[in-house]
Amino acid sequence: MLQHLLLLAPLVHVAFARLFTDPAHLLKSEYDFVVVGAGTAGNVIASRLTEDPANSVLVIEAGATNFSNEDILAIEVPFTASNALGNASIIWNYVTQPQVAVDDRVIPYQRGRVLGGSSSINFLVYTRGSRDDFDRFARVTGDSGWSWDVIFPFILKAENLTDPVDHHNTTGQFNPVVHGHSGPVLTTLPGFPSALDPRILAVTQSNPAQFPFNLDANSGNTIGVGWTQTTAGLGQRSSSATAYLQPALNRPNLDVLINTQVTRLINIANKSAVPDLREVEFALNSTSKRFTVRASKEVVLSAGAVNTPQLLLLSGVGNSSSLSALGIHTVVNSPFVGQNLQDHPLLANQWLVNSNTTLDDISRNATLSADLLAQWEETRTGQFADGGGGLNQFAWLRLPANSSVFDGFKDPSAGPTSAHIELFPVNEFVSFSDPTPDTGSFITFVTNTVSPASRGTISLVSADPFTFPAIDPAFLTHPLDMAIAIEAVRTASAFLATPPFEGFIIEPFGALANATTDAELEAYARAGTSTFWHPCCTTKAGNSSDKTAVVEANLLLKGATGVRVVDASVFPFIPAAHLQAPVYAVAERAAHLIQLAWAGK
Ligand SMILES: Cc1cc2nc3c(=O)[nH]c(=O)nc-3n(C[C@H](O)[C@H](O)[C@H](O)COP(=O)(O)OP(=O)(O)OC[C@H]3O[C@@H](n4cnc5c(N)ncnc54)[C@H](O)[C@@H]3O)c2cc1C
Ligand SMILES: *[C@@H]1O[C@H](CO)[C@@H](O)[C@H](O)[C@H]1NC(C)=O
Ligand SMILES: *[C@@H]1O[C@H](CO)[C@@H](O)[C@H](O)[C@H]1NC(C)=O
Ligand SMILES: *[C@@H]1O[C@H](CO)[C@@H](O)[C@H](O)[C@H]1NC(C)=O
Ligand SMILES: *[C@@H]1O[C@H](CO)[C@@H](O)[C@H](O)[C@H]1NC(C)=O
Ligand SMILES: *[C@@H]1O[C@H](CO)[C@@H](O)[C@H](O)[C@H]1NC(C)=O
Ligand SMILES: *[C@@H]1O[C@H](CO)[C@@H](O)[C@H](O)[C@H]1NC(C)=O
Ligand SMILES: *[C@@H]1O[C@H](CO)[C@@H](O)[C@H](O)[C@H]1NC(C)=O
Ligand SMILES: *[C@@H]1O[C@H](CO)[C@@H](O)[C@H](O)[C@H]1NC(C)=O
Ligand SMILES: *[C@@H]1O[C@H](CO)[C@@H](O)[C@H](O)[C@H]1NC(C)=O
Ligand SMILES: *[C@@H]1O[C@H](CO)[C@@H](O)[C@H](O)[C@H]1NC(C)=O
Ligand SMILES: *[C@@H]1O[C@H](CO)[C@@H](O)[C@H](O)[C@H]1NC(C)=O
Ligand SMILES: CC(=O)N[C@H]1CO[C@H](CO)[C@@H](O)[C@@H]1O
Repeated sequence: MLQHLLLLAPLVHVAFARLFTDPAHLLKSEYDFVVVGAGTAGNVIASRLTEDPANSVLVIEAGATNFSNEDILAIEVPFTASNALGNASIIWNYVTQPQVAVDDRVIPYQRGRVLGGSSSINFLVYTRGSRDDFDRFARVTGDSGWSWDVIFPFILKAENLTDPVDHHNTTGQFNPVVHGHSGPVLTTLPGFPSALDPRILAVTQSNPAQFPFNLDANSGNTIGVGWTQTTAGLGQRSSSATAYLQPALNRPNLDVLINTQVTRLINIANKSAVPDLREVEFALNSTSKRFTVRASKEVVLSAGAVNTPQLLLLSGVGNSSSLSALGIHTVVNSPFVGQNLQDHPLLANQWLVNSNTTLDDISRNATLSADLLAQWEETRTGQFADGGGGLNQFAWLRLPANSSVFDGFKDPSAGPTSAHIELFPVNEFVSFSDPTPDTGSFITFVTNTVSPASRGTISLVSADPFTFPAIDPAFLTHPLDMAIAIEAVRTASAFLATPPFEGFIIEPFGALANATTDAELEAYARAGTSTFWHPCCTTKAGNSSDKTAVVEANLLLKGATGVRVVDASVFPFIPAAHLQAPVYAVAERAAHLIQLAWAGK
């Protein structure tokens, strides 16, 4: 008893949450909830649950914080977001398995490993997905709570739409009634006019049948061409760390342990009872001591679509024959853990243009970029403050139902409000493999097969939690995806062949210059496809009788008690969207489901 009191003593003096960097310093061995991963979803859960002072929550995060160190510019500056991909101290530096359908290439596959997770290192694009995406989620899980109409208030609850950095009049660039204005995540419209703006908007006038204007792709109907929105506000990135976690750090019922990796969940049930995985094991590194903590109510797995299935497999939840091959004792035979991985294939297509207002000089002229950074640091203004970063509009388009690409295949899209392809026109040279050429002005259309049919896997190569899992997104392995990827490039060319772009385009650049026939375009896609970094669906949700689902409709792990998965792993199908906003929506509703499940208990 005396020991117990001594251990608790510091609590009296500390009136706010603590940020621990050493597991040995944790003061409690049991919390109501233990959240694994302070990422996009995990911070929503931690923040919402600690709004109730009766709940105690511990969050364990493998990565670091910037709270006590110097600011990490790669995280904060909207325009240079992609710099984070090269900063090994804030990412999981994953790569894929050789991708058979794209010339056996190994593709870099970074994830955020820092407070905020991937919301701290992503490219800030804010897209919620479509009505049909969420209605399909509801249909396959048998839970109408995932439908667009029911989840919509949770989408709004997360958002605070703020003024663009240049405070221009945004009337006609979005639909105010479909936005939240009092949530934690700051969103905004592009803050820098581009020479592309009038041309792209004119295409919606000159060619409305193929390229209709859409006032707001976040209204539930994504189809058409419209203005982008990003997760930035006041000139800087808004992540789940800045939006949800940081404001909650003054709560006495929240503890956050950073720089610490969860290594597995441990079954604490008696023999022959249903497994109960409410004990969490963790360590600073592969050679250091392992610690444990228990959750009296739930463990919430929010480690992301790569690490959540990895942790379940390490805990003995998976295909029993694969687990025993690695010497892991099976706790729950759940063969679909890590299966059904989906992601969006990315292809960056560049054209040389007749323009003196592209952003290409920023990557060529160190003085210019240093000046822009200095301006950002002083006043949070200028091009570097802009979340749009040269992407002011995008297009979400469907192929006609009678398109020959669908011959012999079922349309994988969720329905008429979900796109097959996304065109992402950027006012500069964009490539994830080649540097900006020394001369020339460019436009890049990044193309995306947003409703893919391909499915890959996350699997263990070792029982060691510090060995990276094998990641196989199986890009373009389904023939339909390849056909749609080719259609996407043709559609980008068609967009630039419209009257408003007359005289602007000089010629396609690089390998695209030689790709015209289907066979050439396919070779081009094989050589150039990489990732949008949108892995999901690796512990997908489904109804109670769906044997391919790993979690129930309420996101509780099937076959065990005490574990809920809340992150991008639970989508049954990849939404036709960039995933952070769909993940925020799922996490907001999951927090509500958890509160309801434990109300009065
Ligand atoms: C480079 C990049 C660009 C992207 N661009 C966009 C974009 O522009 N727009 C968009 O909407 N989406 C984008 N995305 C995707 C989007 O950011 C993710 O889909 C989303 O953030 C995933 O959220 P999550 O909660 O599932 O996982 P994450 O946010 O990745 O959180 C998982 C957290 O768990 C931690 N963790 C993992 N394993 C452990 C462990 N064993 N122990 C302790 N902690 C652990 C991780 O370190 C991380 O902090 C991008 C992603 C990347 C990587
Ligand atoms: C990379 O991250 C570290 C913190 O882990 C930070 O100190 C450094 O400034 C970052 N580098 C850049 C270029 O942002
Ligand atoms: C459960 O989901 C599966 C897969 O979507 C479906 O085939 C089945 O009909 C559903 N069962 C019930 C009872 O809803
Ligand atoms: C913004 O523009 C719209 C129409 O273009 C106009 O009706 C409105 O008054 C303007 N708002 C402000 C604050 O100037
Ligand atoms: C929304 O964000 C802006 C900018 O940070 C802030 O001034 C405003 O108070 C926020 N609104 C609410 C309701 O929190
Ligand atoms: C396990 O069994 C012991 C002894 O029968 C019992 O006291 C304990 O409550 C059981 N634990 C659980 C988690 O059921
Ligand atoms: C692992 O953590 C221990 C502390 O438990 C530390 O002493 C050691 O240096 C760390 N090893 C590595 C490789 O980081
Ligand atoms: C489990 O894995 C084995 C070996 O990889 C495979 O043959 C089997 O089909 C899998 N079981 C299920 C149910 O998927
Ligand atoms: C940029 O181009 C426009 C029109 O094409 C031209 O009027 C202007 O002089 C050019 N500016 C510079 C700095 O070259
Ligand atoms: C680089 O940018 C600086 C600052 O804008 C400018 O003064 C300079 O002329 C630029 N250099 C070149 C080679 O364009
Ligand atoms: C598809 O249908 C449209 C009318 O809905 C028609 O104009 C077009 O020719 C058809 N295309 C093919 C390939 O059949
Ligand atoms: C295009 O093809 C021609 C003829 O085969 C070749 O000389 C040229 O290098 C190719 N260009 C690119 C950018 O691949
Ligand atoms: C991106 C991010 O998390 N930035 C934060 C770094 O830490 C400072 C100080 O706590 C915050 O103000 C930033 O928002």
